[in-house]
Amino acid sequence: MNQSTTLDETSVGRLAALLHDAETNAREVTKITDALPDLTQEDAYAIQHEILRIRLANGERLSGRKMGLTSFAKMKQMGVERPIYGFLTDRSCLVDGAELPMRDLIHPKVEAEISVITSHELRGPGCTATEALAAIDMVYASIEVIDSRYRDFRFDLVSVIADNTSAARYVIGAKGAPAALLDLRNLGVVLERNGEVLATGAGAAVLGHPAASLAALVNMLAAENQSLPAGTLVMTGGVTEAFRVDAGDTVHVTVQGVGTAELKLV
Ligand code: OOG
Ligand code: MG
Repeated sequence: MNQSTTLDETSVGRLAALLHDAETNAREVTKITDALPDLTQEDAYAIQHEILRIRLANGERLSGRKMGLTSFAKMKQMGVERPIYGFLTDRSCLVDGAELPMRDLIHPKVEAEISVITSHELRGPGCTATEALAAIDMVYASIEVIDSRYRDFRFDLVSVIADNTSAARYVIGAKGAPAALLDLRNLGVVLERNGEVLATGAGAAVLGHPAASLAALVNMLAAENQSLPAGTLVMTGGVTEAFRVDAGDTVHVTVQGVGTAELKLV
């Protein structure tokens, strides 16, 4: 794949505005690579970073980072084969047990995720899972609501990176557990909808170990000369495939020995 940029600043701004409007108005748009098939991954991150700039300028606060497509279940579901990263802001944060109106979203899906908070700065390149693990302070059960801004939730790697990896809302469990007391690789994860089990998994589904996902994030940020500051919340990526939800659904995630997170769609 061509990794250099093909877009000028004006086009980056135009595409960022298009995707930002689609997100804030809950209106789907055509996948951007349909019109621009030569877009590179670098272009896509430039668009994503411009969306973050717009949102920060609108008064939102960066509240964390997310990894996406870190599990084989997700890669298979979406037909892509490489992890990607996006950003979280305070506007997308919901309290544990919150109600989320369907009208705010286009075609939401939910994912069960293991989230972490770091204790010290991590800097790549060459960050290992062992180094990343040593920087994990607390662990939380969490739910990510993804809502691709693209028609029919269909995209390729480049389009989904530009669309902030479909990030829409997230719920971090009210009560977490210290990483030092856990074996993150073997953590059992259960995703339920209306009391019925939708999927189960373990920490190992996330790139072999959730800390490997954290390390991958650090190394991708290093390519942009950025480090991951101490105290950053990181959603390490869906453990299972994502599931469509509808008004009336209650979604519940349990992470073994860690806690739970819940969300109601209204
Ligand atoms: C892309 C976002 C994937 C995850 O946890 O794998 C993601 C998508 O599937 O829409 O957030
Ligand atoms: Mg996710």
